[in-house]
Amino acid sequence: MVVDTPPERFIDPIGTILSPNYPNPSPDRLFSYFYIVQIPEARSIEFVFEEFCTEREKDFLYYGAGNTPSEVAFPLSEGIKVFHGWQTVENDTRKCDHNVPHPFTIAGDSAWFRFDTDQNVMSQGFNLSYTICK
Ligand SMILES: [Ca+2]
Repeated sequence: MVVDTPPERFIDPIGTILSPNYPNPSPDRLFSYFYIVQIPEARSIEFVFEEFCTEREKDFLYYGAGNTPSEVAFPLSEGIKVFHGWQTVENDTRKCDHNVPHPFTIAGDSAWFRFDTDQNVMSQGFNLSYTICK
């Protein structure tokens, strides 16, 4: 499934970003599913994963500062970071609760995310909450 939809946009000072279909498995062949968080009064934005479960080295969540998502997955450009999970077998969610990435903070009033999945081993995806610092 190639995504050709506009980014999901988040403008509230507190919010939750969910992978497509969450908590059901994400679609396969997701390419460049974008999210943009932009809150004008924010000096920084703190993100906390409530859940993160994707296929290891295959299903990636990229992110960076600003409101312009990267169109290029690899090689990673400066300032772009990426998460991927540990899962290698379809619907194997046993370790998900114990393998959530640490909270992180992005300076400025905006951040973007990009989620890509490959053709198999679907997984639950992610539940990422955020709050702003003024
Ligand atoms: Ca996958």
